[in-house]
Amino acid sequence: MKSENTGGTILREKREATAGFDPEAIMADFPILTRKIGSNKLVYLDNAATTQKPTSVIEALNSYYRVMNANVHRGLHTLAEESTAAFEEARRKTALFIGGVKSEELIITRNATESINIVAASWGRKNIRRGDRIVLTEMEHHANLVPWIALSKETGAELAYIPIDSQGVLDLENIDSIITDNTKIVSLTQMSNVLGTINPVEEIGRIAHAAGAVFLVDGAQSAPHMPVNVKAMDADFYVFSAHKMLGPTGIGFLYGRENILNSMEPFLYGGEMIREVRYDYADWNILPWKFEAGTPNIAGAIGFSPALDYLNSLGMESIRDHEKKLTAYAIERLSEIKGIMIYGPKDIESRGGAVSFTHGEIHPHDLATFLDSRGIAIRAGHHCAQPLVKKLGLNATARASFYIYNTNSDIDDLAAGLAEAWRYFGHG
Ligand code: C6P
Repeated sequence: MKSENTGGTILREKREATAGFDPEAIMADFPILTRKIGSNKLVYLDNAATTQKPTSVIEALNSYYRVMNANVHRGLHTLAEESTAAFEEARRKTALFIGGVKSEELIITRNATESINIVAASWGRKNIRRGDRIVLTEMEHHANLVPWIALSKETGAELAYIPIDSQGVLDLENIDSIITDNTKIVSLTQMSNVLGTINPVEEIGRIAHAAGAVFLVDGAQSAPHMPVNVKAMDADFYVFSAHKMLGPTGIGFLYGRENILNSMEPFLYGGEMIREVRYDYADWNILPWKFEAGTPNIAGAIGFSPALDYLNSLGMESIRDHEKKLTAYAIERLSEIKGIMIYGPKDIESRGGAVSFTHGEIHPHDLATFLDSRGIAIRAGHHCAQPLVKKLGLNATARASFYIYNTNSDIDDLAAGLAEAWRYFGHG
């Protein structure tokens, strides 16, 4: 998993990331990217945490409150009809974006975390008992770990983990002894937020289904960065968050196979999720509203529409291509810097653009603070994947992560900052 590199030149010819993909023009659509941090230009490399928003998204949020604001699914006046139509149009567009699932199968939530909690609480409590098995992987984010740990505590079900190898890739050699006949659910991330690893979800899905298990894919890091088709991966559940793909915060999605969602009890109870209520009786609305109690994040959903338009106009294949080139360049540049250790696969085809690294003995938090003083935003810490970071023998890593508006020049700035940090912290 580790590869230490020493020495190497810092200066290098600036090469464009992807021919035909124009990050400079894209950058102009993101007002925040003109911001200065102190006297430095902002170099935003924390995209796995959240991405920046284009003007079209900011305008949509603004315009919703200026001209359309009304509650959805309730009113008969013009504003209510307009906001309901725009809200449902966002759902329809999102359903298309993940491979053309039915709108009824797409629940609007707050984020990927809430989506997994719905599955663990509603599907899990009904279907999982003592003696059953829940299969996860060693690279899961806490969002796909803690709800299952809680469910296992509650039910007595056992947890089993697909291990990672020395490259940070899932080791499927003993998969048949991990996904067993008593396995009720296999739940894993499509792309690791720490290692960048892209997992073979189609293959694991086939194995899960052959064992009679339900299959959940955490798409928080994949949906923003590559073409996604939940039908092709045969996922029973697929979750993701809008804020990691140009959209507003507070809006996320749970795709669920219709028959499974229909078999589940609601997660929250209250307004809008009912069909009929009497003083001593209530029954539930049809999908997807059965899982959408209370007033949803209307502005968030409507603001996500132009984010999807933006991604669709670039094309997810082109976005993936651009990030592959950026990631290859980042690994090449960082590998030349004395003291840098990069974690996760080096093969660009099997990884995305979240690049975790350590820099000698410099604490990742110190490194992030040092880079911030030069306008460079990265993330440092355990990235909400404590068990994984511990497995790497660490308490924290530094992580740079890329998106559509990043260029090789951002990576040159990062590399220069890291070389400077090495000297600043007394190593050279
Ligand atoms: N990872 C990161 O910096 P929410 O917070 O619900 O939008 O997303 C949760 C989540 C689930 N799965 C994966 C693989 C993730 O990476 C994340 C969020 C961010 O890595 C914030 S901790």
